[in-house]
Amino acid sequence: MTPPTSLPLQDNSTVLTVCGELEDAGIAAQIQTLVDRAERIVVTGHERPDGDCIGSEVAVCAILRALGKRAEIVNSDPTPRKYSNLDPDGMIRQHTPGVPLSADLVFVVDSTDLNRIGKITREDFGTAKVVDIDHHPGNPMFGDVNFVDTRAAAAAEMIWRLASERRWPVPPLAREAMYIGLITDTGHFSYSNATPRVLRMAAELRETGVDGEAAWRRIYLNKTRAELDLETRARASLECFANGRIASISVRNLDFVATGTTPQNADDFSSIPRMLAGVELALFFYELNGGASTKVSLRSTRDIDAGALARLFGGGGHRQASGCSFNLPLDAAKAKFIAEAEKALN
Ligand SMILES: [Mn+2]
Repeated sequence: MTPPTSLPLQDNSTVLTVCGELEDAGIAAQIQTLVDRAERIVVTGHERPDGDCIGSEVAVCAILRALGKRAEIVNSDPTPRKYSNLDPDGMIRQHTPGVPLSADLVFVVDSTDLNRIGKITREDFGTAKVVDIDHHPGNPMFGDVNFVDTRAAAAAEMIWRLASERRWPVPPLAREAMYIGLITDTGHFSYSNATPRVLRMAAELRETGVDGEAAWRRIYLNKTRAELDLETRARASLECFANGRIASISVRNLDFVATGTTPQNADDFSSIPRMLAGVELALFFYELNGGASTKVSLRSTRDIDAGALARLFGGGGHRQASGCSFNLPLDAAKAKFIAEAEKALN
């Protein structure tokens, strides 16, 4: 095998600075072995993909292609419009239920477990080997190789660590994609997971050509009128519980219908109740499947473990950001959830 360091760097690819953990090297070498043996590689991630999911997928796929591999991304759900620039050449395709992935290696990124990859099932993988790259607590290590670090801010951070460890060439599209992963999972470098390491990674991405202001405009501005109309309804639904320590907003199926939007147009709405002074737990309830089920997205600003609270209802996530679902309409789900949330405060 040609040592990765001797690969010619084409098309403005760069080799990233190594800034991971000591134990990364061994896992990265195992992933390298699987990549070397693979002919066809599929990259996938969690359902209703967010910026870190799409960004990590595109980064992996673009790097694999730069390594000369046949690679594509297969997702259960469409790419949100604000991330469409990360797929200029159509490397992402929608999964057709029941159609096998036809790969000998599958990368699953940013996904706590195999139930989170939507309509894609384990059977669709066939005999492919699996690389699990994730930063969520509770990942059951479902891969043949598992590169999982719950201290990482984003799956994109893990991709950086893998690529830098192996001295892989990282093309401009992959650098842009990693930057999007870092900003979307850190609240544009606001949360406690925006560690000095993340900021160094972001600085290097800026130095090698990523336009930070353009990324900010694309992700945080650039909303449609329908999205702002939905946000107006969401703000008007604000309610407080537990003397203002819990704040929630609710978006019903009728709100999506009236504004011509879907839950994908509301992916940052949990930041609305979080703005309220004195709030410790911010909640965003929204109906799915025509109002038959409800999802709640949790944000903790102080000591409440949002991940533990979500796990009470079969969900999961991080201490500060998590989510869970109910097979109930919104009002019933909210009553059930708020009762437990109030207990968790005491
Ligand atoms: Mn993530």
